Amino acid sequence: MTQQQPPGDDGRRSRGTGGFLAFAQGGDRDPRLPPGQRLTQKFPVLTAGDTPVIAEADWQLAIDGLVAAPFHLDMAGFKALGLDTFTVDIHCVTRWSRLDTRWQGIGLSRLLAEAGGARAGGARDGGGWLIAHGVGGYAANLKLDDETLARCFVATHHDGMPLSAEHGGPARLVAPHRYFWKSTKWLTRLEVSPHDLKGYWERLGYHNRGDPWRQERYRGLDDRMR
Ligand SMILES: Nc1nc2c(c(=O)[nH]1)N[C@H]1C(S)=C(S)[C@@H](COP(=O)(O)O)O[C@H]1N2
Ligand SMILES: [Mo]
Repeated sequence: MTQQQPPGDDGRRSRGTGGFLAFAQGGDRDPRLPPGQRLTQKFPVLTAGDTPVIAEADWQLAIDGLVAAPFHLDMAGFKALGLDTFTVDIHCVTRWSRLDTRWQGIGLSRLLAEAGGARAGGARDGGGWLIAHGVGGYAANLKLDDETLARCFVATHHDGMPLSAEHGGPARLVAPHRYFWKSTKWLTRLEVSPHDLKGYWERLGYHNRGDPWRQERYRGLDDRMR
């Protein structure tokens, strides 16, 4: 996969005056904005490589690995489960955040319940990982903990419209508690794994967890700051 737009910083580090300015502007800062982030009203597109254009009729999602009853869903089956609405804030590691983004889809906990729940060694032991695979080899890892179960969902719609190809349609993961690279577009497989398998950006040096509230951007930088 060739990298067209790295999700990395846009050249600014928070070492210089950023910290002081953030402090000086403290009063106007929306408390929902994590440290080092700026608000945007736009919806930037960040993709490593080409944008796959997948017809709804050709889309399938596998839910497998350490689940009691692995299964596949096509779009009709997915919609038949009933879509819920989610309003969440999203935070990209390139430092933009969007508040109150509206999506429709199905929560991860409900999807895993459809697969009979995670088996021992998976979520139940607190030892499991969710690997969200996308078309073309992209993947992202998430610890399958209570927060991941409660907050992640698979989205088919944004702002009431079917997800566009550039934003990951027909369906993507949304993991609002992590930097947005964890939210795999063109989602094809949710794998419950007993092991932590690093994904595309994690292997390239991005933080394994990616919590925006702790500014877990890069693995190396974190190590140096410890
Ligand atoms: N399959 C796939 N998913 C992906 C990416 C990608 O390149 N391929 N980029 C990630 C990154 S780095 C970000 S910031 C978000 C961007 O989503 P957007 O283009 O809808 O804003 O998708 C994430 N999911
Ligand atoms: Mo990103």
